[in-house]
Amino acid sequence: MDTPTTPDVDAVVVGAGFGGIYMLHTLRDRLGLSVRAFEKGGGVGGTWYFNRYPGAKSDTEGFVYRYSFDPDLLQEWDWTSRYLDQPDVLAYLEHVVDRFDLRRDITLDTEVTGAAYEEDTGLWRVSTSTGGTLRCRYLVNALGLLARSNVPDIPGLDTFAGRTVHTNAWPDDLDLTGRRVGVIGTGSTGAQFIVAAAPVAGHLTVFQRSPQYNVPSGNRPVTRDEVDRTKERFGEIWDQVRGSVVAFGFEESGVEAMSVPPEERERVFQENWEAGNGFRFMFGTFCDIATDPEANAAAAAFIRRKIAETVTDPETARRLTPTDLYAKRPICNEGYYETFNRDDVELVPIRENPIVGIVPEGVRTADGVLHELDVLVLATGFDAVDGNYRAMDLRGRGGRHIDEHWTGGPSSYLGVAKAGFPNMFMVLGPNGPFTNLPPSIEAQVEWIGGLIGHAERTGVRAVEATSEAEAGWSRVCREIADATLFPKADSWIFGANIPGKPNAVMFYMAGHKAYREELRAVADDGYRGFLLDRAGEAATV
Ligand code: FAD
Ligand code: NA7
Repeated sequence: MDTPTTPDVDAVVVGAGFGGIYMLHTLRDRLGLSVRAFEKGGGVGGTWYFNRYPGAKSDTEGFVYRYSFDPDLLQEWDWTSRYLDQPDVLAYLEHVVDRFDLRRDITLDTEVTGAAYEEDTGLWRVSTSTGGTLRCRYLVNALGLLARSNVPDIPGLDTFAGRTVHTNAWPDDLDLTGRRVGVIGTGSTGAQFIVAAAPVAGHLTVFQRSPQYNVPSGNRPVTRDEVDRTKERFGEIWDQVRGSVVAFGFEESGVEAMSVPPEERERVFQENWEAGNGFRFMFGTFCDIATDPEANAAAAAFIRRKIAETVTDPETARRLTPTDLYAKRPICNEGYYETFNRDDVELVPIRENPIVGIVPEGVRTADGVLHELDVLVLATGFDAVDGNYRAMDLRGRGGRHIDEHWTGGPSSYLGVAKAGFPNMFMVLGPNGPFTNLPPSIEAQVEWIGGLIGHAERTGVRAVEATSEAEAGWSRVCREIADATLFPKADSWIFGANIPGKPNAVMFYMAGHKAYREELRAVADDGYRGFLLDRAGEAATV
């Protein structure tokens, strides 16, 4: 049978989170393309559909954890607390989908299992878990960078007689009231869960491998009046966000920590501790906490002192106190350290006292203790950034699988395109910005839309990043990352959380403003670094 040369749709979008939703709207309603979006979940929302664990919420403030592309949308959606609880973000994304009538073009409960570029037709052949195949000219992957669960390989995990749940697949019918709950993991998710679950559970056992630096979030209800006043200022707020580094809606500091006397440093740390928010504590206090070891040590020492002041049992305080750099994605929440003063919360430091196995009754540790549990929660994070790409049978030119391209770790050009994968784009692909994500998602979606629009108007058949451009972008990302302290801490940001995963730079760490400028410069330069194939023959512009 001949390969069809006409596409079924112009574009396929994979994923219906923040990224996929806006990509669908952009391609369909702004460019007039026919689009089909696939989502493996039973609803839209991505992160906010799956992560329904107690305590799940944004750690970006609500007024900037949203889209900014439509002024009316900005005005019509309210918020009632400083950070957004998971149901509120989910309701918001569902509202966006309905408001722009996107649902009719999204197929739910359908995983894209494979996508292959056909060089003879210039089309992508997309296969789904429901057995369907369709061809499209453009493939946009919005698969999520924190969306593929990391399930640890612990002996006996499948023998546990109670409920085992990962926070990224939280079931609706699980009630923790009065239950003996164990949680493995104390990252951002684990910390949120611990604070929310402790008052509900009968007993909570926290299995902690690495202690983390937590700062208060300062979460609180937001009044009607505050919402109204914020809405009046949205113009300037979003200008500030787009011109900032981390895009969290606060001014980053321009002051070096060691340039001020110790009392002033203490005052600034205290002021920001009281103001709340992890990114604010790292980037709003001083400009060099994430880059200068001495500044970093000062911030870390401040948090350690807070732990000592807060946690009443000295041994528990010792276990909770990190000794490494303060250089993972900053965490914030309300009352994390206080939670460990509860009689019904127990901290088990599993680096000192490892888990030896899981048995039907619970978790056994090296000291011989069996921690009996009804529910075991895996707050063990994600195979971040490239996890969902590798999970797909994704093949570019020459039938080469994405894994063959990414042997040393994932790479891209500008976080949105990949050499060898013509007409394929990524939202939050590897080496995209490390920021509050909705603004960066918007920047990428609009830029991808701009490039596809350009191709459509000028008769370009295939758009493809060059290997040189991709290598250059990887170098830039490496240089920027190496100028920070982040590579010196083991975390998902560099793939260190997954056994066997190559340690690689996976983010562009120069900030949102710089990233937008890069995107604009590349477009203004005739899409520098892309091959734009007009007549079946690639030509660099
Ligand atoms: P996602 O929301 O992850 O959506 C990707 C979608 O693609 C998923 O629904 C997935 O099912 C689908 N998908 C993947 N592969 C396939 C396939 N092969 N076929 C079909 N569908 C597929 N970021 C912030 O900036 N601030 C925060 O405060 C913040 N809080 C967070 C809290 C939690 C608990 C988590 C887990 C993440 C948080 N994040 C936060 C990151 C968050 O993921 C992003 O802000 C944003 O939601 C990402 O949107 P996305 O559309 O890129 O990805
Ligand atoms: P993280 O930040 O990767 O945290 C995962 C936690 O689980 C962390 O404490 C890990 O310890 C722990 N972990 C992972 N694997 C194991 C095994 N095998 N045994 C014991 N403990 C383990 O994921 P989160 O979901 O908390 O946060 C990710 C992002 O999502 C976050 O930044 C937000 O943006 C939302 P470790 O520190 O590796 O020693």
